[in-house]
Amino acid sequence: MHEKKTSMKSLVYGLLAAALLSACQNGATHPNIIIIYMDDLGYGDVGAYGATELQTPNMDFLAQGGVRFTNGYATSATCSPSRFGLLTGIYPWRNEDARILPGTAPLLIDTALTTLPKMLKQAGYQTAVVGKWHLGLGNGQVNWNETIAPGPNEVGFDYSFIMAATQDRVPTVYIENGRTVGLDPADPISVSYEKNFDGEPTGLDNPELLTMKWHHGHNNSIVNGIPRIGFMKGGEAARWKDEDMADTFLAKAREYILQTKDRPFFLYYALQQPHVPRTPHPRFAGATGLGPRGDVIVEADWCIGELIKTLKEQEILENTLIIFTSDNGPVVNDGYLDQAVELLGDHKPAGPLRGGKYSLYEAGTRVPFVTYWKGTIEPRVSPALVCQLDLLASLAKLVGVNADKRDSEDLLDVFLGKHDQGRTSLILEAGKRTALRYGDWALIPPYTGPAIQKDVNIELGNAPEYQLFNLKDDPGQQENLAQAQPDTLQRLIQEYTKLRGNELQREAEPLILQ
Ligand code: NG6
Ligand code: CA
Repeated sequence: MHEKKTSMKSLVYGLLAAALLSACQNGATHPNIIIIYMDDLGYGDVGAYGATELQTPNMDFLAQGGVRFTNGYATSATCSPSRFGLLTGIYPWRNEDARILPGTAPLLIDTALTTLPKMLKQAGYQTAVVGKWHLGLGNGQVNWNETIAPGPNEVGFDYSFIMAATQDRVPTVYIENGRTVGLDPADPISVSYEKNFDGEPTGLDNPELLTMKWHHGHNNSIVNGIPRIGFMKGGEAARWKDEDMADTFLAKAREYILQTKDRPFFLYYALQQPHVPRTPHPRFAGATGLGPRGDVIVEADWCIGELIKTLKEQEILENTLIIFTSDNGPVVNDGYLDQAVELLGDHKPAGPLRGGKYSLYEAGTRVPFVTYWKGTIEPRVSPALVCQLDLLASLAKLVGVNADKRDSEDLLDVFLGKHDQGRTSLILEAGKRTALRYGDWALIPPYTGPAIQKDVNIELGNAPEYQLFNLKDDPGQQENLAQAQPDTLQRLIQEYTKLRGNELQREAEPLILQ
């Protein structure tokens, strides 16, 4: 039996070696790959992208030493759809369920689909996700006290250390390879997004217990003095400490690198900042004068610096491709009274762009986007149109795997800074509404619905008429050229319909879910 196992093992290794060899013969290389994925970091939140009111030396180090894309996009203006696009190479509007998910949502990615980590495993990579997941877990009835599956480990990650949804959603526990970390079986966890558990305090009824006040939504269960979305009971010992979250994720990411540094590895490091609730570690509280939103950006920047330091110390920086980007654009007030609005001062989270998170205007999806690979990528600022969707096909090319491309375009040479011919067109999404980016143009079809999202105070892009902007001359989308340029308008409508089909939703859905 033992012998049989060993020979099976050597057969597998032999096949793997053969696959790697043939991949190498195709010109493929196998650097380590790290995606540093921020949550709600805006185009203007990074020094290298023009921020002057806070300092991000480590993000800038990557941006200035690599390709800094000025037209780099997330697939969507909210989190779950963007992450779905990043990992599958499929436009999230093709999947009806790809919306902001509650903490109890089932896994959004079909386990039969090719994903970024699965594709890389085909090329011999070890794969891991550390940080925010927010792509659903289980099949609809998760028992948080047992093994939680399917999840990241079933869609291609060999190792996972995650929070299930968002920092503001229950359950507020870490999950490592499908098991809740630090759970005391005598104090099981129950979670509901429908109703509270008897006798449990809530943000709505017990304001006296709060250390952070809610502004809209976020008034269900209270954990660490912070009111959350959703109800949770039990699991006291397993509950995370919000202020330690950055350090915890960083430690897990570093541990993974140290353990796996001799193999090609793929690490999807999904930081939680600067999403709400913004809870900087005391080391960073007050660091920027911009309030917790600025402070957690600086905290994240420090984490990125520590990660880079680890790669340097292990002498693998030159053998590691780092991709730094964000899941959607910025929001200042996303539901808590944390002084982000009052202390914003001259800081412009969206930079020169219009809108923000939830918006079909540029700031919803155009995000900081950097590729860094010491010694291989020459520093450059690239205006090429690229999207996170394209990482699947491009990285498949890099490592020599034939992957089903779906909506993903092979832009490997653009990501490596060899030229600037990116996409010609891209469909942008915000809450199931879509728009078109085509060359220098942006086309937003008519949508009913509010022009400005209440509470978060962001222009959504809804208007009764077509909006057409020339982003080269007018990056802030101030002048609607739909009437002045009827030919261009018609050409773009045609292009949009070709990509998107005719059955378009014209009514904007309310975006803020509870
Ligand atoms: C919204 C939340 C918001 C944030 C967002 C998801 C309310 C009122 N607002 O529903 O605070 O959690 O969902 O953000 O509940 S994302 O970046 O994960 O998409
Ligand atoms: Ca987000």
